[in-house]
Amino acid sequence: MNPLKWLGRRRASVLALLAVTTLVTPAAATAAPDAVRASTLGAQAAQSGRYFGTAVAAGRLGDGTYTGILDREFNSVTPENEMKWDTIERSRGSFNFGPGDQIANRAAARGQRLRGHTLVWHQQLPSWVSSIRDANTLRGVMNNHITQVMNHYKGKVYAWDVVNEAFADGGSGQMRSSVFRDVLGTGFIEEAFRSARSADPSAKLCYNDYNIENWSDAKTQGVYRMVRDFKARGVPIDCVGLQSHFGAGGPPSSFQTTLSNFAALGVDVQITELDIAQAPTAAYANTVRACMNVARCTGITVWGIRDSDSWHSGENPLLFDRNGNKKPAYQSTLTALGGSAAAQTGAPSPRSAAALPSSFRWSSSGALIAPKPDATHNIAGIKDPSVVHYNGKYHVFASTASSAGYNLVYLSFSDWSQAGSATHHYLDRTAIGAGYRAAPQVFYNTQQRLWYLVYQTGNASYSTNPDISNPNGWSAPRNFYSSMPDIIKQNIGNGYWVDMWVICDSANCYLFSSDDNGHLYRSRTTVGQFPNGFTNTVIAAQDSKFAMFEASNVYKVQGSNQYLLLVEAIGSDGRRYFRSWTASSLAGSWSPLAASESNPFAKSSNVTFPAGTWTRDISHGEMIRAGYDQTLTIPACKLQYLYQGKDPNAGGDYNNLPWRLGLLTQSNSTC
Ligand code: 9MR
Repeated sequence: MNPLKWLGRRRASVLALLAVTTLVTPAAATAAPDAVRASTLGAQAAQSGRYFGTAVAAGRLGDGTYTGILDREFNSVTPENEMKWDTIERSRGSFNFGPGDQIANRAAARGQRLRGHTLVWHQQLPSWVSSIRDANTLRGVMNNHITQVMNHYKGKVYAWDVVNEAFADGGSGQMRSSVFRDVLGTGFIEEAFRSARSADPSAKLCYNDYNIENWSDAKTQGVYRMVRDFKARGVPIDCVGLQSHFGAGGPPSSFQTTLSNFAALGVDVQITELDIAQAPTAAYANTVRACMNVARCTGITVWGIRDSDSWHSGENPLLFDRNGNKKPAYQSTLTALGGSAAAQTGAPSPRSAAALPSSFRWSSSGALIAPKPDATHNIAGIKDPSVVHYNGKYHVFASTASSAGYNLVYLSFSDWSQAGSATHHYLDRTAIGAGYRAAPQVFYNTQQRLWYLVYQTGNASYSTNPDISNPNGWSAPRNFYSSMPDIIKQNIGNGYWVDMWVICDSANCYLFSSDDNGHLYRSRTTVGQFPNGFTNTVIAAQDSKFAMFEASNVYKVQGSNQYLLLVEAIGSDGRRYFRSWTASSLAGSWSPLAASESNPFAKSSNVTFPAGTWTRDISHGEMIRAGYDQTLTIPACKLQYLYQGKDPNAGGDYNNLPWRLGLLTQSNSTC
């Protein structure tokens, strides 16, 4: 939290004026975070920012084995036939989105990406289209189809196969004969891509084909020339899909070269329909490795789940057998994605090593907790919540804000539906005392069998209490530091020293804090010495002022050796949001997870508000933890985040803003 003028101005320093835009960890600048090994294809692919998808047939969605594997393993889906022309517009101008919607809505509800397949293709094309001979008529029909379908799925489709299989097999390197080429000329592909861009500017637009995996093939060269020409002339194209229907020999030896050569044109590449006859383990591994080795190879889709689901089921080309068991190729695929070698072939894999996804979506409650002023507390906002679930109850500590300044409040309740009616206990009436206290953090110290409440007073302070449910049990404030550490004095500039946060591993406790000036600081002591001995203060991470502002949280992710860092930033719209990073140790380097304004951890852009949009700020808060001790362990799945938000139209004095507390629930958890 930023109390603005409350703390007074800090000494500016030369260091603070240096522009810094990258995260650094002086103590461990070269240490790469350990890879977190996930036990499913989608989760493992997400570790490198990729997706792992499958073709899905609407007709199989009633099969529990099928959907069980689908939802466990895959974070992207491609409708196998349901978005093709002969399903969607069987007769002219009459659109049937039912089967496509079934797949699209199911995927959206589970946070799976959707690849749209396909808008313009000479197959599965109704005869009313293929019999058109007039160019203007066909142009109108094609553009109308693209526009109607893309409009319908706007916001739901990540990437569209705009044109499919337009090039001829064999040695010509030219486009194949089709009604589109024959009536409209070779310019029909450009026309289709231009219509697609104007229909949905946010979807990625792909050209998709088979037999373009071998770099020296004339067909590959023909497609490459087209993409190069499109990029040179500004024709909108974002990706090339290489279908990758391979024989038992697997990918050609030049496959990675082909992927990188396309990528070098400035497009993403995706493996869009992978299957390999007899599913040899090495062939799958080689295919996946080629993609992993090309930064712009953004995802892999297999063309079906079980062998019995395949268009070539006689070749047993997929990763699961007819009974839904993992085949050996499953394991080699997971391993090539960087995943755990421990998962047993043929047996269900353990879910314990679930890792966080690389993008998040949330659904928010309405405002659940509002201030409850009394005769002596004229509170404007309730802020900066800390929460544990202990002994059947949520225990929430928060800042109270008013023009008179900041103090703390405590409330408890057994269910979120009761949060609004819980009694507010003002902690200025306890030994914690009146005066500036803000941004609490609560946890139980298992060694000392004491609850700690960490908060800011101008210094980093704490109180202890043997019983969290007794508001009067807190001790008077004590400080963690004798004074502000020098490194903070040197870097804080005009910022404020705020938002102290303690987290311990089995050996050490770390105290993180922010400065409203682009720095995250970290001090260390041993578990045995805690709460004393915090020294070695370093800059744990830094960025520009508003990109790394305040309200930092650090957590241990349950069942992995991953730590999660959240930092509140101020967006280009002036609204608060959270960025996220991970590291393999508390003193390690932080690698971006969902760390940008376009891929935020939590921002109004990735939060839905079914109960009404009551805030556009997603500001200072805390995760609902898996436990309540000093390790601050959070679940890897179905995250929940208690945050502060406010009426978007509210303005005026910062201390008098009407902050309320709401709860985010992750809506794209795949585990
Ligand atoms: O898997 C699809 C199968 O169910 C259909 O009968 C077939 C019709 O042509 O299309 C299959 O999918 C194709 C995809 O749409 C484009 N690339 C080739 C795929 C395999 O034929």
